[in-house]
Amino acid sequence: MLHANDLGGWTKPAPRLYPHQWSWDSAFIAIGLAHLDPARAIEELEHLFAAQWSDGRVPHIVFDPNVPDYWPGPDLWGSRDVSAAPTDVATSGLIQPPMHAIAVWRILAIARAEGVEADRRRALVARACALYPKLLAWHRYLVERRDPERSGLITVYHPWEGTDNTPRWDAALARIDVGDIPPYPRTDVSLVDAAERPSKAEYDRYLWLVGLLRNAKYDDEVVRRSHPFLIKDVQCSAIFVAANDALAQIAELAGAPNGERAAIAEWSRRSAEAVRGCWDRSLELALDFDLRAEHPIRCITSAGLCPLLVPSLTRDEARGFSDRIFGPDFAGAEGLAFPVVLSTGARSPEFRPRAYWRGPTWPVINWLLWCGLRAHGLESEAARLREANLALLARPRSRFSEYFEPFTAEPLGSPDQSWTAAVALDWIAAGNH
Ligand code: 9WN
Repeated sequence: MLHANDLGGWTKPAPRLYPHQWSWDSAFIAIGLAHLDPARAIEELEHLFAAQWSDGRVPHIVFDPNVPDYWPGPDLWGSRDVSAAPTDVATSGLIQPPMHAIAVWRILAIARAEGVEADRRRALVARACALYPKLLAWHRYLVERRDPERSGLITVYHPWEGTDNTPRWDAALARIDVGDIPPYPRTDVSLVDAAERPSKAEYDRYLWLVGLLRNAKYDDEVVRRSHPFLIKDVQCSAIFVAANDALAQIAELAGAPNGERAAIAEWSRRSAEAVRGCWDRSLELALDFDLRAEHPIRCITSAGLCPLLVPSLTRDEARGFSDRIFGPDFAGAEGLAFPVVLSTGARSPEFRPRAYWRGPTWPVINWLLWCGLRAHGLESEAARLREANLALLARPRSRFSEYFEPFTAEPLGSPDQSWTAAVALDWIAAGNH
């Protein structure tokens, strides 16, 4: 499947629904590819970082010029009119969670664990070191432009910066006055049942927000002053902690100057503390913070479990997240086909089991939580989650789909979704070593 979605040096997330390169998909894809061909795995990230903006941002989509009829395409973003954007390729102007350093470090670890011979490994290390300055610039962008307050938490500007129609964004989107939007095609709903995709009202708001960002020329200072959607994202920030720890290892390999290493350690420390501070005692999970409304977003979603990725949690805190994962809102919900983590809590008013990020289970998010359980030595809990996900994916009908209806295990969204296959490969390999 990954070979079928391979376009030569990079992989599309899905055959028809997502025909370009997506940022965080590439990182997961690279981790899967590392088990097949680590050199090809690192190439995935090299291709993505070739489209990095001069301000350090890694765009959420890098467009393939050979697919002209995709919508929303390059014209919507207007990246060619922005001086920080690359000139040789069209991209979006948004970002996605910084999974990339985690992927690079993992490619090296997989090559070591799977006995790749020494000179091929040396070549991989050299390529990882060549990526290091780009990864550093990316993390610096996140700190300086997406956290000008130095709170340790990363600000997102748009639902497309991670988990599209999650109920976490509902209240912030509801406050937005949408002006005139010219009619637009929804190619996604010609490929996937509309009930499994964001609604028209949500899409109007997505496009309105893109228009505001495009008019601001993606200038973070302008956005900070005027944009109506500014949210401190706990999932993105927790991933940033783990990504800084991976970057610290790459910096050491690359012989980076002490000043850079100290900066990375400080970013990690500050974000770890901030993510731990997002904990809500009554909901028993971590919450995002809406900067415009000036209050936390009280929603029960899998994003609130992501602090498990923070290595400095105490044993009790990690246990608390693990209990929550297997509790009645998530993998322990009543009537599930497989005990896997739901995107939105089963007992929440917003829960809808077929609607994209509002209930279905997403294998990649389960994979992230599995990593978190393992990082805290919760091996039997991790094995439980891995087995449940593999059982779901092993069903002949699963087609490595994008997401799944949790009570029936019906595959939803796109079939042949690259990152689903990639995490399945990593889970399978984890049973071998
Ligand atoms: C918009 C590619 C991407 C993922 C996102 C997921 C979805 C796109 C869409 O697909 O977003 O970027 O059209 O809905 O929400 O996480 O990276 O797989």
